[in-house]
Amino acid sequence: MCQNFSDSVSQILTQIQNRPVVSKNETIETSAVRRPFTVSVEGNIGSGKSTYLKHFSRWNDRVDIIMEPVEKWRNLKRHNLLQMMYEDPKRWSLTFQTYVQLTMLQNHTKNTEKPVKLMERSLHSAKYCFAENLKRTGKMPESEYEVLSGWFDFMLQCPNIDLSVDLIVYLKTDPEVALRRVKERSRGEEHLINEQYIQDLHQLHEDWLTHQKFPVHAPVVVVDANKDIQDMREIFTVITKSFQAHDKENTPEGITDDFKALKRSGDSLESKLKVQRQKILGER
Ligand code: TTP
Repeated sequence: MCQNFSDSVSQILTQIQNRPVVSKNETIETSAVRRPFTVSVEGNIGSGKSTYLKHFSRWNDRVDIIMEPVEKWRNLKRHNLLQMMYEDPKRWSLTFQTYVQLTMLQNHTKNTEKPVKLMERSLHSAKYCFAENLKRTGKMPESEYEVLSGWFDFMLQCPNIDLSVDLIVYLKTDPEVALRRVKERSRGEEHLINEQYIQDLHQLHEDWLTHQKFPVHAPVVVVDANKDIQDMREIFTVITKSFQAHDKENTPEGITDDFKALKRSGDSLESKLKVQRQKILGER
């Protein structure tokens, strides 16, 4: 299992570079090889999933970036299901999670001609983390949880529905960091979120992606997402440049300058980059 940001990015970039684009005359369904390389980005509320996905927008001709449909959850024909769920979970959590499940299914099954599909969350995290937490905390009755589970299991087993994921990027944060970010962004509906809720969700992400207490269908890359977002941006920029230079078989001079510049910005950043640099230069 890889343990850092640069590994997760370079795995995705490799796929962006190597994966063939689907030609106009063939459908994605006709060939497993042609199925887009599908990545789901997971992690607690406030772990930085949206920011991570946005980094890939410069390749949007080759990557289908599917952000989480939060706006749909906030406005289903003017009904704000997200708010209803937070204000009265016992009444509305089944309604909300059913709609989350539907919109996630739409994302999983969305056709694309692009070789890589990058999704924020998945059907799996909605079920194993959120629905599970609602049931455990008594906000969703067992009977309702079983209805949701029945749909979930059916979709997973249905031979006509392709829910496969090839890589899971797990943005792992300390619960305190996630909570601070949630408070800082102050998304209206989330003012009722407290420390215990974030702690419980953290534990469920750990149970699923670290301890595998729920099924994990793809390799997991764990990223330390406690870092300041600016560090992440810098690392991302350098990896990208390195990758592009490597691909074009340029001399590494330009890259070396980038690394030197970054070296000045701190040892921890440098050590992360060194791993990536060795890989890139070693392959030349
Ligand atoms: P997240 O899916 O965690 O998205 P985010 O915007 O917090 O991600 P990040 O900060 O990492 O970019 O949650 C969005 C909101 O929807 C949040 O209030 C939790 C809620 N939610 C549920 O209640 N149930 C679910 O099944 C899912 C997926 C989200």
